[in-house]
Amino acid sequence: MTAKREPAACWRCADTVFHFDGRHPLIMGILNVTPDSFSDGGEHNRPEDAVRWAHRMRDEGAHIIDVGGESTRPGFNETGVSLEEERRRVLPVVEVLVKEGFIVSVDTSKPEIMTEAAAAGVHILNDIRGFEMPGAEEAAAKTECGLVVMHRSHSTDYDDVVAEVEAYLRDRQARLEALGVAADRICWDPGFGFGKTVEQNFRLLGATDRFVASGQPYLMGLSRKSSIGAATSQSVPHDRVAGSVAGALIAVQKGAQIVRVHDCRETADAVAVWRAAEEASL
Ligand code: 9MG
Repeated sequence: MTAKREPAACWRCADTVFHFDGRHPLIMGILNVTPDSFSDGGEHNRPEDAVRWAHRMRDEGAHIIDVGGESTRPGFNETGVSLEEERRRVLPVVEVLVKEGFIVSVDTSKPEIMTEAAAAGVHILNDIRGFEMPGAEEAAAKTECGLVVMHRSHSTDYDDVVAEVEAYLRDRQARLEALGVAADRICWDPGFGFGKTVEQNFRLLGATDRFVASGQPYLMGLSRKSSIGAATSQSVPHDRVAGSVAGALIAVQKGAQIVRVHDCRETADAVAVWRAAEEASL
């Protein structure tokens, strides 16, 4: 691990700048607008249901709504969803959410969707493929959005998973910066569950403080994933809420500024208890 810096003080996401004080992590609520979402059953695939769910997550403590139109469960179909279908699923929902004053993130790897979502006013582009699809980094660079750059791999064959994930994120950041993206727009994400064994996932979680020391905003997304299921012996994603909250809180305690979750109220409550304890011991 190289170049230790102070944790990121802010994250620039279009017209919004998030300031971090180490005690108020951002909760990114997951809004899957897919018919085949792995852990919420794809309950939000009518635009009006999706918008209603976004309101509920905001009421329960979400600061950001992450809208995804492609099923991104680990091991998902690599061919993904067509451009037309993803556009049809995502854009009507993000247009309403932006109009209603939400901070909106779009989970996409397609440059066309990035450009159209940014034009519709979204604040964040979240790419599980690290802006590697042809044209994606250029499309992202032309926007003012915050960018979540996630690591994923097709193999679990690492010599040192932490060092290799860090090297990847540094490389993707350098490429984006070369295209003119300011460093304070770029958020790192180790890609918990994407091409890692259970042990490697937990090693990454344990190394959160080391990633945070890179000085980039840092996001952890482990909600209801199979490694949480493995640790808790819960085979059904809905039964992984407590394990997910515990994992998110570990990430927050180690300095992660953003957690991507299904269970906003439970996560917000856990963070509130941790903050109360921190403030009481000042
Ligand atoms: C879309 N998606 C599914 N899992 C994710 C994770 O861990 N991080 C980010 N940024 N996106 C994710």
